[in-house]
Amino acid sequence: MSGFIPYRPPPLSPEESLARVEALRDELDQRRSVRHFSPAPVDRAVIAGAIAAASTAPSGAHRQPWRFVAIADPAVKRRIRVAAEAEEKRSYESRMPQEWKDALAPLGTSWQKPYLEIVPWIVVVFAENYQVGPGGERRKNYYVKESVGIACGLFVAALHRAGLATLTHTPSPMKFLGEILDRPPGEQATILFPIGYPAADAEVPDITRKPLEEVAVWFEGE
Ligand code: IYR
Repeated sequence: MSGFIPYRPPPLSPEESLARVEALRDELDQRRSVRHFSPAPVDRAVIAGAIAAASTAPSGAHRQPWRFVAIADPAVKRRIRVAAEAEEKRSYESRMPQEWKDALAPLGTSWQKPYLEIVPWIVVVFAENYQVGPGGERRKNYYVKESVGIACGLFVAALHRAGLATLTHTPSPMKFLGEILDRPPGEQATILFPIGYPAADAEVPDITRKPLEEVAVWFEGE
């Protein structure tokens, strides 16, 4: 990576800008986190396209400190489900304070994660905190959480655009994922995405999004 090249995206009229951003907003507003999946297959190429889209995210020092581990192998999905449920059972039964469980109650979550074996694909996103060189020396990355968070956001949007459903699942602690998926020591699992089509009878919680007035603050001068 060296030097600079011209960047001249064609300008859009204000009307076209507004129409496009509103269309994107409406499309993204249709997305819901799903916990009831169909076992219907999804082409590897669609998963690959979503990973490539996610990997366009900006990143600290352009290190692109993410790894997307895509799993279709039923034996690996089974190991992930067994390990995730073991951790989640301990969390729900003894690690999570009541206040947290109360906050989750409207979402209908539990320690049981059958969807981890039902979905055609699981993608686990790892954050690369550092690389280990040939002599064992560490080269650290920058703003890793922010970079990986942005990449995960683009991944969710890409999957939605492809007509697929997913969930940002965070089994905790997640160390077992690095072990099962054989990742190097500098990588840390951050989010697990079960991916597929929603089940024919899928339901989602009846919740709404905050209105713009609650999430946007403006300083516009005179
Ligand atoms: N990791 C647990 C609990 C959980 C926590 C939050 I915050 C959620 O928004 C949803 C679930 C689980 O995956 O069930």
